This record gives sequence, structure tokens and C-alpha cells, in this order.
Amino acid sequence: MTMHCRQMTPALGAEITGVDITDLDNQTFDAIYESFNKHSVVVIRDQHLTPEQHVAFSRRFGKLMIHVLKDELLEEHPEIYKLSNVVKDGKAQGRPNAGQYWHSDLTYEETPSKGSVMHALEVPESGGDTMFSHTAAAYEGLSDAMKAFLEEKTAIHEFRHAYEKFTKRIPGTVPIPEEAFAARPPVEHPVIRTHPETGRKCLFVNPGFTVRIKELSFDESDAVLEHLYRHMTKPQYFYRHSWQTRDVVLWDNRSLMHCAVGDYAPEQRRHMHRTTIMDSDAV
Ligand SMILES: O=C(O)CCC(=O)C(=O)O
Repeated sequence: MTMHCRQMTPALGAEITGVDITDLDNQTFDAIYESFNKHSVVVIRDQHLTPEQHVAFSRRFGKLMIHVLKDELLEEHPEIYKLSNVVKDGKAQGRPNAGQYWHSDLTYEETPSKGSVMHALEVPESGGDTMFSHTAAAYEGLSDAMKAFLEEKTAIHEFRHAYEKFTKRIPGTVPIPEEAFAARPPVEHPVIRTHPETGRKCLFVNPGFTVRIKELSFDESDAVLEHLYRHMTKPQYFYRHSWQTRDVVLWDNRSLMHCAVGDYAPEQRRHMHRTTIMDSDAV
């Protein structure tokens, strides 16, 4: 098999074909890793993975994180977070409507995430895409005055924020237990982070988990964040992924935000498994 890599947009995204990620030599893995750093979203088509193989591939990128929502983890492999609208024998097979707001995974953790690896097991006939926006390209598109203003600013992130602001408004949302919120108190991260592998500066705020910019008043923080979010979601920083069954999509949480599109009919099954890699450079 020969690996082929096709860039999707100038800012982000690459599609890789001709690989079997269950059987990768080091050289091919290094080429995928390089593509992950360079393009931030890497789509690898037609992968038939067991949960063990999904976890083993993800571990090649770093230590894996365990999601705080314990009920949504795969029983035998708690590194896998299940996102699903499938109900079997009256039991939900994962968290429905997850991530339907702009965010980067797990920025509410003390040590945030390097990247995520999602395997599509069932996808709707149409809809259920995931949108990605590039936070380094967006940073580079700011004026020098705004870049200077944001330097040394700190943002507060909290898991509860996304639920209060977005998720609980979705009809049929499954409530999140108070213990999960209590287990993830607010944390602080710089508003601008330097990507440890590319050296590019990235905006590290997102509508889902960023509560406010600490050094500003509440009103000022709301205005600055609203401006940044409008800027970060401009089409030139954007790639929209239309899922095919058996896609594996690898995305960089240091240089991206993403948003799941909740536009599919409830009878259209969408069943995904996700692992999340820790950013050990941030420890
Ligand atoms: O289901 C998706 O498309 C993305 C879900 C999501 O936002 C996440 O895994 O964080």
C-alpha cells in the first residue's frame, strides 16, 4: 500500500489514503504525525478498527485522557468516549448531541489535550458533519495591536459552561450529574499559547468552555471574546468534514476549535468513538 496525502484547504485539513492504521511502520506513522502537525485535521478513510486498535493507534501520539462523563465511556476501554444517538434495548449507547457548539476538547482540564482521534462507526445518510476552525491561522489574521493586547492575558475555562450556555437548550438533553461538574472546577490557561511542535501562536479560547478573560471586566471580556469568536469562525480558517463510515479523523486541540452539526433526523443513527490525547508538553 502506498500512502497518499491530499491537502484539503490552504489553512487546514489533509486526507490520507492507502494506509491501514492497525499496521503502521514507524516511517508511515511519522508521516501521519507530521501531517497532523502541519494540517491540524487528518482524515484517514476506510479504517476497520476494534476498540483495542483505536486505543493502540491513539497511544502512539501520547498518554490518553479519561473523559469526566463516566457513563459515556466504553466499559472495557474507558479511554473511549462514546458519542451516539443510538438506543439499544432501551439503553443509550453514548452521549447524544455532544459538542454542538464551538470548542476544543478538554480545555477545562488542568492539563489540556494535544488531540483527539474519532472513529465513525455509523453516520447519517446526510448531515452530522463536524466543522473545524484553525486558531493559529486566526491568530495570524489579527492586527498587531490586538495581538499585543491579548499577550499575557489569562482565560478561565470550566466544563459546566458549555452545558449551561449551549447543551441544556437542546431538546431532549441528558442532564449532567452534579458530581461531574464538581470534579472539574474552573482552571486557567493563557489566551495565546505557542504550539509546542510548530512554534505558531494559537488563540486558546472557545465559546464552549471559556468563561471569561480574567484581567478584564465581565463586559469587556464578553466584548473581546465575542469579537474573537466571530473572527475565528471566518470561512478562510475553516474546514467542514462530511463523515463516511469507517473514517478516522485526527484533530489537533492545540490549534483548532470544532463544532458538531446537529442537523440530522433522530432516526438517522450517528455512532462515534473518540479518544483524547494529553498535551504532555503543557504539563
Ligand atoms: O461528534 C462530533 O462531530 C464532534 C463531537 C465533539 O465535539 C467532540 O468529540 O468533542
